[in-house]
This record gives sequence, structure tokens and C-alpha cells, in this order.
Amino acid sequence: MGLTAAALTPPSPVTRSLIETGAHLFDHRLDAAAADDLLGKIRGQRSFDHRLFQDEASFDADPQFRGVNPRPGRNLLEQFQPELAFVEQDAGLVAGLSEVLGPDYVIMDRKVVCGVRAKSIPDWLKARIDGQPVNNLGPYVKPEYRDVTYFYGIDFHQDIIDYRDREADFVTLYVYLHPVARIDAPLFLLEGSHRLGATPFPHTLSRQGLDLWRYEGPDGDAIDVTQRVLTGGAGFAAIWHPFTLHGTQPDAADHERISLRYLVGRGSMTANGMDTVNASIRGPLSLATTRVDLAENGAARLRVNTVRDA
Ligand SMILES: O=C(O)CCC(=O)C(=O)O
Repeated sequence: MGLTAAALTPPSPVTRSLIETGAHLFDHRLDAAAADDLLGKIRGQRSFDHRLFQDEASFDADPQFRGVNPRPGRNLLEQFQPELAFVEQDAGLVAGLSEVLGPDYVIMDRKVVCGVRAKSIPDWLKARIDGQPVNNLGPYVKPEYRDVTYFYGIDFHQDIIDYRDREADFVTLYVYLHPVARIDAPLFLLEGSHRLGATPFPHTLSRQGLDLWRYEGPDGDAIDVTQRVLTGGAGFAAIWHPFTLHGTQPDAADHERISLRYLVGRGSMTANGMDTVNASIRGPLSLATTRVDLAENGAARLRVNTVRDA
């Protein structure tokens, strides 16, 4: 009586790992040959080097900090729908997403994310962005290249950051298209951090040990969370909850890191794994203010970056 189907049904494996850690790393790899094929086609279209960037004078003539990410009609992946079948039709992935979000889950967004290697970033730009928490390079790339998101590291954040007043009804799916080692700007995930609910960026974290952080919410609630570095081969796939803290360091390798990033939303079913995960969270399930790091025009107004020293 009064119990939902989600509460009655014991959680299935993907839901269980989302409850316990805020993420699920798929233990099978997606088709690595297909990942490599797509990577070749992406690299065939673009040199991910210094040529991506505007020069300083052009940037200063008209700085644009908003609207610089891919969007419908300006998204490199739009031409590669057949090549994305190795992700979108992978049976294990489809089963996992269906379990958590319902079988009629919706792909809200798909895009290429590039971790730009340090050597490709012009000196003038490095000097400006050093120590900033969110180094999304979209403002600085030439407008015709804004069909991909480019990072030079991003501090620990929750993906709900982009969704004011939205409840946690989606997951992020990340897929590596080539092997990603420690030097290739892998994702750093703080396991268990989703439990404090939605909290504004930047987050209060203090290191307790090699892989251990104390994470404090705005109401004083605090938990210890474990850092997990997502290294993996081509076809590695992971999903995480929109409250799970994650970030990246600048790419220190001699090549860029190219990944796929999806946001996948729940379908129409009312009882599914996501409800069970959200019921286990002790903080707020949505926020009116998700970040306090930006000035009026969208430029960074803070210089803090925790993941850089992780
Ligand atoms: O790929 C990266 O470097 C960071 C990506 C990320 O954290 C995100 O897209 O939310």
C-alpha cells in the first residue's frame, strides 16, 4: 500500500551501481573497430590543433561567452548517424539505459567532446584561462568549429549545472573513441557524491587522502567520496547521475582526446530505476541557481580549480 512499483522491485545491476556510486561503468566494451572508424572520420574533417583558435585581437574584438557549444544544425555528429549505431544500438547499453530510464528513453543531446592537448593552445589563451574552473574553449575557437565542445580541463561539477529547476531525470553517457590513459585527460569521478543532491558550482571539496575527498554541501552536510579515474580502451562506456561530481585535467598527451557525450532522458514510464536512485538521495533534487562562477556576460569571475591538483 502506498509503495510504488520501483520501491517494490529490487534494483537491477545498473540501478544498483547508480545508487551506490552515482555511476555505472559498463563492463563490456562497445565495438572498438566502429569507434576507430568514427574517430578516423572525425579526424579526417578537422585538425584539432592551434588552427582551431582565433587570434587574440579577433577574440577581443567581439568576445562571445555564450552559445558556443554544438546545437541543432551545428553539430559535427549530425552527419555521422549511421556510424553511431555501435553506441545507440549496442544491446548492453540499450538494456542498461532502459532499466534506468524506461525503454522509451530519449536521447536529449549527442556531441563530440575534445580535450585539446596543452601544446595546441596559444600562449595568450593559456595565460588568460589558467586556473579558471571551467575551461570550455568554445569562446576562443573560430565560429565554424563550434560544432564540437573543446575543453582544457573542467573542475568537479554536476551535469545538472546546465539545467536550472530541472529534476534529475537524465544520465550522461560518455564513450571513449580511443584508449584513454592518465595523461589523456580522463574523466575523474567522485563516487558517491550524488548522495548530497544538487549543489551549486563550484563545490566545496577538501582532499583527505590519495583518492579520498571530503565533500560539503551548502547546508553543512558532508560526506567522504572516492575519486575514480576513468581510464579505458576504445569503446569504453560509462553513465553517471546528473549530481555525480566529475571533472578533467588539461590534456597533457601529444594528441587530443576525442570522446562522445550523450545526455539521455527518462521516457514516459513513471516507475523505473531513476526513481529508485533519486529516492536514495538525501539532498535537493533540483536547484534554482546551479552555478555562481560566472559574470553577467558569461565570463569566468572566479579562479578556483580543484581537479587540477587531483
Ligand atoms: O571531456 C571533458 O574534458 C569534460 C567533459 C565533462 O565533464 C562534461 O561534458 O560534463
